[in-house]
Amino acid sequence: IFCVIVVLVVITVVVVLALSLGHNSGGMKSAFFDRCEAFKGYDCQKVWDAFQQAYVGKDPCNVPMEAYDPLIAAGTFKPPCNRMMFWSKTKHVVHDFTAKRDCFFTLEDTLLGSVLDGLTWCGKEGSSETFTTDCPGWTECENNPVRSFWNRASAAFADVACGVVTAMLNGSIDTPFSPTSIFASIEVMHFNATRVRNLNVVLVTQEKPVANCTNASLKNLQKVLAEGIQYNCTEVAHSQIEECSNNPEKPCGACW
Ligand code: N1C
Repeated sequence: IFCVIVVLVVITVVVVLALSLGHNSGGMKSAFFDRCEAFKGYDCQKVWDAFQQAYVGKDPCNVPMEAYDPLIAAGTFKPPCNRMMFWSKTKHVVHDFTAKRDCFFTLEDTLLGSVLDGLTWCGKEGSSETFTTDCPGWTECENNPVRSFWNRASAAFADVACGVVTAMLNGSIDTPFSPTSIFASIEVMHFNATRVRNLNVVLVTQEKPVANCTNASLKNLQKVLAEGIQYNCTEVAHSQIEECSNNPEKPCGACW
């Protein structure tokens, strides 16, 4: 009988722990702090508090971009002019490259982009917890906590862009400059001609080239780009980018 009681107690403890982890931010909070502490000069507790106030206790379909204004203010950084990299539908290509070569600086290289990359979170009305499961999907409702964060952080990243800006777009899809992407709907609109001199599009083609630099969507990009920003487009094979990743002696400027 004693053994049965011990086993029941152990099972109860395990179930309660598992439930509370699924419900609250245990895993989320530790991932957040681990990643945050790799950055110098920020107060991670302050950043966490600013993060939480954006969505905790709120309807997860009613978190607007502006809810993240205090978080953005807590995560300011000095933009590295001429090295900023934007992307759309090329996340893996870009991050494989930036992980191996110190040529470019993406949103994921900033504190906030780094800390929240790959995570899902939301709150619930009447609750002070952070949930990491059963949160609304990207397109389920527009004002969900994750989508609003990326919209707001992307706007802030583009706002401070300066000098020559690079954008890696996907040349293996029909519409490399997709109107529904964050790059098209937010970032390009926030480039300021007084700071940004050039936009260099790198059109990355995988095995199959589908779009080239004459693509209709890229014509649109040139149309919506602020007057005074010079536009360039280069078609580059993915293999050429990989070659540069694997040859650190090659200067960044010689990659394409
Ligand atoms: O909608 P996208 O691409 O055009 O957004 C990419 C664009 C980049 O230039 C980044 O600066 O917007 C920024 N950005 C991120 O940095 C980022 N990291 C992770 C936007 N989205 C980001 N994610 C996730 O990728 C996000 O959760 C969403 O699901 C995708 C958007 O990728 P996309 O459609 O390829």
